[in-house]
Amino acid sequence: MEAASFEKSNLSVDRPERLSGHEIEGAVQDALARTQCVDMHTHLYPAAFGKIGLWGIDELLTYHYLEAEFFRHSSMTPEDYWRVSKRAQAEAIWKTLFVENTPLSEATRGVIAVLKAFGLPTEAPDLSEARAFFAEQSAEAHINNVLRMAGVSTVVMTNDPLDPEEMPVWMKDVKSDPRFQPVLRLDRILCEWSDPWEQLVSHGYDVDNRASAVCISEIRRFLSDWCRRMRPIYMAVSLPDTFQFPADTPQGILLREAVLPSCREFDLPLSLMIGVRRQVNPRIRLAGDAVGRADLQSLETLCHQYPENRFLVSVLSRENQHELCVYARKFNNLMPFGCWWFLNNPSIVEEITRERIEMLGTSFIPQHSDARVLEQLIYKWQNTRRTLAPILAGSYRLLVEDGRDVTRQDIQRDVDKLLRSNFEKWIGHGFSAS
Ligand code: FIX
Ligand code: ZN
Repeated sequence: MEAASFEKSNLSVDRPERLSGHEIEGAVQDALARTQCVDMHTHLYPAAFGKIGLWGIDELLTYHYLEAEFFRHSSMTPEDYWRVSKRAQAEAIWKTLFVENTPLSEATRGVIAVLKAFGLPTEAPDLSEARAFFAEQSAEAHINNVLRMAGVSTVVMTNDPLDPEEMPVWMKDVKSDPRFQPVLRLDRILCEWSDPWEQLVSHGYDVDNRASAVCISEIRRFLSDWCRRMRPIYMAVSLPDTFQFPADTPQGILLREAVLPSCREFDLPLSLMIGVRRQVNPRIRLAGDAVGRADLQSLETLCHQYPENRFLVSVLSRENQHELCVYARKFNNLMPFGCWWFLNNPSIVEEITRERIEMLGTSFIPQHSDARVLEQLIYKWQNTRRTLAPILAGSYRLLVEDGRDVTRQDIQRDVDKLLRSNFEKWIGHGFSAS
């Protein structure tokens, strides 16, 4: 499916014709092409955030998905790799994964798709032409271009209020860009409490490492301050495969006594991304995280005991997908989303999405990009549209076979739900699709 053409197609959607089997695929592709996505989880930033917003060829090639593959092929040690410049790292990765090997993996094919989208060579021996092209781009204009090419109207960020690079940007009251929506990310507070509590003390919050009663009310104050400063559309945390709730730990107490109540106070969903095993190989840094199967009974308890809270949930382990679907059938305060990280491969996205349609109809959010580099939006959403089209068309054909006709309106309504309005409804407000 061509990435660029999101202009209004000449196929009118107001004629409720009943589609024949072979027209369905075309109508699905058209609806997917014309619908601007809301990308509900990324690590992207608008131009006003400066250098923490990653884009360009060196960032594309030093993406941790590619670093993981590079260390499999290269004799270069991680220690040697971290000693050289980002430019040299990018050159080494291009040479190893794109020149000396065929870029067949999902992540390497992604870089090829981006180069093609900008009309850049995909088989060059070096990066000089690509580097010259990206050097000519201005951040603002490039962002406009990439969002248009990717068919994405709104990007949801991941904002860590305790990140030493990001916090000062918020304290400076940064100019907001409505296409980039903030999220209050709480991993440092909920997963690494032994570290940041002193940082909060230095910011004037009377907290301690025991999560005492005083500490809890101070965390509530911290969350309120940041909700007023950042205006997040949800709060979020990634959790290990060992996550247990309830638990008499700082994590369990802060989640129960501070985060869940604050989410209710500010009417914000809580996003739980469950199943990551952080840093199983710290030598390769961001590429060193892995996956583990989680016990999802904690999720059952959360949804059951806190019906007033809305949960956005993504699980990293393939083995947890079915349980998540079943829990979503039990609790309407649970919205499954995305094929996260190691699951974001067409063969697995297909499996997960088919199962979700069979068990949940259109009441889920099929994908988020998790883009860390701006141009990744182009290939990640191209892949998602390409993978979704035959799955949706197959479901509609089964519906026709079972005795109910399908119209373009049906398809457009469902695609709109899957790519944007399910999420908009869950957070309680819409975004412009212009
Ligand atoms: O926790 C997360 O938000 C993960 O998506 C990241 O930590 C991870 O590094 C990533 O980029 C996955 O795609
Ligand atoms: Zn992420």
